[in-house]
Amino acid sequence: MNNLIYIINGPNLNKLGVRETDKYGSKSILDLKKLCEKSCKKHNITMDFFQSNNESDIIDKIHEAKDKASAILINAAAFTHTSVAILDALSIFDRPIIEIHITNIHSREEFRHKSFISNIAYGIIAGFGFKSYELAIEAIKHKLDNNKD
Ligand code: CA2
Repeated sequence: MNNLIYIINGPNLNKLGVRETDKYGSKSILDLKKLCEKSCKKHNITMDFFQSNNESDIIDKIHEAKDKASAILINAAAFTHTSVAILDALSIFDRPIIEIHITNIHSREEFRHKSFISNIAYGIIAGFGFKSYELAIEAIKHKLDNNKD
């Protein structure tokens, strides 16, 4: 398979840096995209970076990944805690999935402790701010290079 990864972001993440900067930091989604680009370049990975506030667009993007991507890195945002539809779409994808969160969802409100995605994720990275994405890219690079691990 190629070294193309899909980085999929869910609702309201387009508002990063605008509100709730105490939780999510002051940088924008464009800054996050640039950080991911830099990290992917370092690891010789190509990325498709996507954000949508719409559940069906996210599901379509996951379906598209099936024939194109070596891995999915997903921060489904609030859909993490609610969406069986996104879980079902991810279940069709037969390569590694990493669940990402900017914040530590387990140290927050109880409703954020449940993730539908964790069940089928290869790994979960949460709580490191934007660094969570860099760590996920590093982890997937390792996984793709050592696929038997
Ligand atoms: O920590 C994360 O990455 C989350 O996935 C972020 C979601 C939240 O619902 C999850 O429980 C944890 C929220 C993303 C909303 O982002 C905003 C950004 C700026 C202003 C308001 C919301």
